[in-house]
Amino acid sequence: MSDWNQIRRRFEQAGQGHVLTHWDDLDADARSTFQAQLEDVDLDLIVRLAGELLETGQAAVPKLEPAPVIREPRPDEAADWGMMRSEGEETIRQGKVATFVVAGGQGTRLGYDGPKGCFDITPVHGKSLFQWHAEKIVAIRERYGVSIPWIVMTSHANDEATRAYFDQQDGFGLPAEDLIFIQQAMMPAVDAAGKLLLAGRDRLFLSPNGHGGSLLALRTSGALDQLRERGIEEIFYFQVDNPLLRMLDPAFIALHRRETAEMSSKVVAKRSPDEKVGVVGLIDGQHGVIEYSDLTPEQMQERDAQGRLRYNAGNIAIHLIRRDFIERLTEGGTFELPYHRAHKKIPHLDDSGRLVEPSEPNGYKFETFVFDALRLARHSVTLEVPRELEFAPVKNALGEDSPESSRDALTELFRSWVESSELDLDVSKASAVEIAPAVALDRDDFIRRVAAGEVEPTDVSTS
Ligand code: UD2
Repeated sequence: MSDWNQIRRRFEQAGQGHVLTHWDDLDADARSTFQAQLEDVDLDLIVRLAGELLETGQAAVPKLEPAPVIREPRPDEAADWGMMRSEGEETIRQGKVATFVVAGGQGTRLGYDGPKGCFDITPVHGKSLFQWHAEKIVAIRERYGVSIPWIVMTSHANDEATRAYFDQQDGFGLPAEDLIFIQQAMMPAVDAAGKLLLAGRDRLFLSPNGHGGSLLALRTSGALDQLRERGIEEIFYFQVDNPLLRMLDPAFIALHRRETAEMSSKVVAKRSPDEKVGVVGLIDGQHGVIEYSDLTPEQMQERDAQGRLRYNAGNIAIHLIRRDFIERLTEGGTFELPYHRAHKKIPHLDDSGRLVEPSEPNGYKFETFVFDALRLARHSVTLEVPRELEFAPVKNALGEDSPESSRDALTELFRSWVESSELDLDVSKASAVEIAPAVALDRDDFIRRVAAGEVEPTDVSTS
């Protein structure tokens, strides 16, 4: 541990000496935990970010163009797609793919008190997001007779609760060696003058450093080494909040590998110009995502000759990332993506030591975004898929992208499976329909299994 006076000097020299205002009031235990926290702070980074915050000049605006997009054919037009799927299935069968969920966020918009993955989502049985993802992974393992490592990224904010939930559920039947928890790092926040905010007399305000932190966390946790030793070549990356996700989509895997891509993305056509999804595009000529909050109002509305939105490739945060690409990026144990800042309401101690709960945004959080790594990838594929088959996230408590809209999307998907099959079951009047991943992984799988007599009407739950 470094000398206390040295730490104090470092913070004072960086113009952040105020964080020690209450030092003299702290007992020995509080001092030692606070000191450990302060030693972890990358002060050079904070000084740089605070400096950028106070800069008044206009940042250079990057040149944005639409990215080339491959559209997934509908099932009846899918001649080459069948081959693509078989190729991807072979890659899964050979044990070359791991799956990776980022679940370190705080789910503030949903207003759910706990890790978002514990939120109950399925329309009939109310299974949680984590359980639903886990059931898909278990079903794929059984289908292909292969073990599939599942990496779960948490943050300090929800790590304990997430692990306790998995323990309570016995890891959803997954073997312990295939369930790998990693924790992303945390970042301090600053006020409008670039000063670090305190959450208490003996601690800084910290929040997760964004899902971009996942790449370095894979390296520093040792997970990347484990994956290499196990022969994993591809990492299937997804967000915890989308229960409609097509887990380890074989066609996507094959397409990404055929193009020797280092990082690829799935997108959906945007629902409306102002939908809150980033857009996959070419930024200064390279694949990347421009976040919804960074699109200009003109870019949001711009249309092409066919009347489609020009920037229409909505990022659904499903990526395939080559393991050796992450190894290259994080070589030497250091790696930084650009920091984005978010203006937020941040509870903090004022100078007199009083806790303030602001009613207006008062400070800035800093996060890196995993999709900024796209710009560093040598090749990238963008696959557009139908929204109703793959994307129904749970973001807000009510309205669009809410639990209700997500459950409805699941019900509609399963209803369409039943109606396109020969199963003797009328689901037209059911208000909720649910088909477990153990029964079928997708529509074609369901139709095939019904035709083979492997699915009974009782395998479909309705209410
Ligand atoms: C994200 C994308 C947006 C669009 C949309 C699709 C960002 C910045 N924007 O918007 O472009 O693709 O999703 O659903 O991602 N997370 C962590 N650690 C963190 C922060 C977030 O693990 O430090 C996880 C979080 O648990 C969740 C996911 O990342 O699974 C998305 O986070 P979000 O809900 O804050 O992102 P959102 O909806 O603003």
